[in-house]
Formats: sequence, C-alpha cells, structure tokens
Amino acid sequence: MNTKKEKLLIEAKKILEENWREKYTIPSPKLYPHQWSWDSAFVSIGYSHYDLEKAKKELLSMFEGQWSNGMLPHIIFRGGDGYFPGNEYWHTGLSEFSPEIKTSGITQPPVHALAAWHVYENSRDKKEAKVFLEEIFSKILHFHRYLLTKRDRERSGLVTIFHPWESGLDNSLRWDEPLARIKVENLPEYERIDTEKVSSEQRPTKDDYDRYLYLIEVMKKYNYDEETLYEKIPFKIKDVVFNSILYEANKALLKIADILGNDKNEIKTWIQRTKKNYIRYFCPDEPSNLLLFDYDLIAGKNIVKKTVASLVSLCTDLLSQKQAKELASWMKHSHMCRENCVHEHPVITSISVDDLQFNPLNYWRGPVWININWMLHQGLRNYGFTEEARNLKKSIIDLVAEHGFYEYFNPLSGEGLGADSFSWTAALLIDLISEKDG
Ligand code: 9WN
Repeated sequence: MNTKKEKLLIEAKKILEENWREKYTIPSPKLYPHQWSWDSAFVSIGYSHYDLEKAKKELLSMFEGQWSNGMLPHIIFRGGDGYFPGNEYWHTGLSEFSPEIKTSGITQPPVHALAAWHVYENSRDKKEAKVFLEEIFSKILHFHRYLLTKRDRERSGLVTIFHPWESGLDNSLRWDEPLARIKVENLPEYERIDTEKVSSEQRPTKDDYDRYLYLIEVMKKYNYDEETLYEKIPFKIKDVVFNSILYEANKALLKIADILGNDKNEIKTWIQRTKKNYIRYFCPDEPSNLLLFDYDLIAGKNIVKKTVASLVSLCTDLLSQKQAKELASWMKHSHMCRENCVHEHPVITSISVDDLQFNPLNYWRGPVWININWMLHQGLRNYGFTEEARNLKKSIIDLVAEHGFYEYFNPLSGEGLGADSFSWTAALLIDLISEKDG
C-alpha cells in the first residue's frame, strides 16, 4: 500500500473513532447526532476490516430499534435534540409495534445482510463469526419478511416505499412529480435545524420539507398501519435502488442461511419473485429503452428521470450483458469530467451534468456521493468492466484524498459539501483501500 493510502486509512479510522458512541456510530457530529440505519450498515462494512467487535456491535445495536412487526426504523434517537424531526415529532407510540427505545417510524435501504456477510468474510475465526451470524440472522430475516409482505402487497418481490427518506436519496429528482401531486393540508408549524448548520442551497427546499413532514402526519393519522397506509398514503413507489439492494441482501442472507444450516425456502421465494418482476416493473420497454426507472404505484407508471438510480441496478446480477454495457457507457455521460474537471477519471454524479436540472451543490440533485459510487464500483466489477471499475475506484480515493471526508461533493470543483467527518465516506474508503487489489 502506498503512503497516500496509508495516510487516508489513518484519517478514516480517526473519523470513525471520533464518531463512535459505545456501540454505534453517528453519521457526523455536525448534522446527524443519532444512529441511522443504512449508515450503520455501511459503517459496519468499514469496521469489518480492522475491528470486528465494533462491526458486530454496530449492526446489533441498530436492531435494538427493530419494531415487533420486523420494521427496522431509519433512525434510533440516541443523541439529544440536535436534529429535526427528532423523537418527539414521530409519536411512534401510536403503533402497537413500536419498541420502548426511541425511533422514527419509517425505514431505509436494507444494506445490513451485506454488512453481516462482510463481517463473516473478514473474520479469521469463522466459528466466532458464526456465533454472530446466529444472533443477527433472525433479525434480518424478520426485517426482510416485513418488507416483502407489509410493503409488497402485490407480491412482486419489489418493496414499496412510503416516504422519500426511505429511499436514502431524499430529494432526488425522481420524487419531484410524486411529491408535487401531494396537497399539503393543516401542517403544524415547524422549525428546521439543518439549514442553520449547512447552507440552505445544499439542502432540500421548504416545499420538500413540507411534504416530508406531511407524509409523516399521514402516517401518524393512521397509526403507522401499513395496510391502511397502502390505501391512504399519497406516496407509493417501487424504488430501483432500494430493491436492487434488497435483492443483493437476500442473496447474502441465503449464503448466511446456508452456513447456519437454516431453512432457505422463504428467502429463495423472495429472490425468485424479484427476478421475475425486476425488469417487468423497472424497464418495461426493454429492449428499446435499457435504463431502469422507479415505478410509481399511484400514477401507475414509471418515473422517467435519468439519474444515478438507474445505474445502481448494475450492482445486481439481474441485467443482461447488453444492458449492463449500456449502463456502463451511460455513466460516461453523467460524469464530472468536463472543462472544469478536477480529476483525470470520472466519479459519478447524482444526475447528469448535462441535465437542465443539474445543481452542483444541492444534496441528491447533482453532487457526488461516496456510497453510490462504491455500489457502482462493485457493479462494474461484477459485469467484468474491470478497467472502468479500477478507474472509478481511483477517482473515489483521489476525490476524498484531495477534498476530505465530506457527506457529498461538488462535481465541478470537487469541493466537499454538507456534513464533514462523514462516517460512511470514511468506512467505504476503508473498504475500497482494504480490498485485496487495494
Ligand atoms: C434524513 C444520515 C442520513 C442518510 C440519508 C441522507 C440524509 C437525513 C436528512 O442523512 O438524510 O434521513 O436529515 O437529510 O439523505 O441517506 O442516511 O447520514
């Protein structure tokens, strides 16, 4: 390993050390003082390379927030009142399934089985790792069962999200149309904290927040009951990114079940369902169109917006080689390598720099995110685009080395945006650098 990478590793570990709180890691001290679900899973992947105990604690502590119906909330409120909407906003006690511990009432992409698998793979002592898998398996299974029953009434093998925050890509252009349809009524007054900490041009708008909070009001009104919400909630989307992750997570869970000698039939059924419907829902015009688009259940059609979400499907094995090739080449149109480019190789932006709505500063509407690029790197590799994968990896590492461990980055200047000392940026850099070809 060269000195640049060694230095980065030290810095990344220092950030995780500083953000560690006894058994979990906050995403960043500046904006996010609690435990977030998919952040925890990414962070655990980072720890799995050098501190297995922390990797296990991180995942297990996240499942302390699991609801008795299996739902894994997107936040466990553990860190005081520096975040809005905090615990008091959610009234999760309205649901008979919420736990004692304080949580939000919505979920996030299920990266956890992938993280558990990393823990196993990176453990030298497989016997000890198996003990951990025994402990976590039923919790993850319960979570996936919740997703594939309560959130998939269609039995399509594709989960329906009820809130943009459930996607993890909160203000993606993909949600503009479905959100615009929502009529916000009787929304109680509220005060945001995020825009006091980070410039508002880097965060979602007030209109977005009105809708985010209104959706929570609807959930509260119906006591977070999924059956009623399936009828009443005005935001119901089968999300490409969420479902790509779930499919891969189910494959990881299957491998875990195999190691433990547990029954695999239920997981196999889920995987088969997803296989059957993934292209049908997300790419119905294939082969004339090869990009994948989310499916809006209320509008009864795909959300045709060209964003990085379409590319994340590369991290599944559900594409034909022709389709994978098309997606890989589409990346070249969305990269940051223009007149102002700061790197020789592209890192992938959240929407194409050529898109009229491209905004280099605003959250998921232009900037570069490390978790997404990390997934794309895996995807390129899986489909045999070895050189492209190597270039992307180098670009991700260069970007962070030059500009710091930020939450997201301006694709034109490389400048770090949002929160600094961001945990998943650190953790996924550790994963990339620690890989065998690292
Ligand atoms: C809402 C913590 C989270 C990430 C999300 C990211 C951002 C929260 C916010 O931060 O969302 O959950 O307040 O903006 O969009 O992916 O998990 O890092």
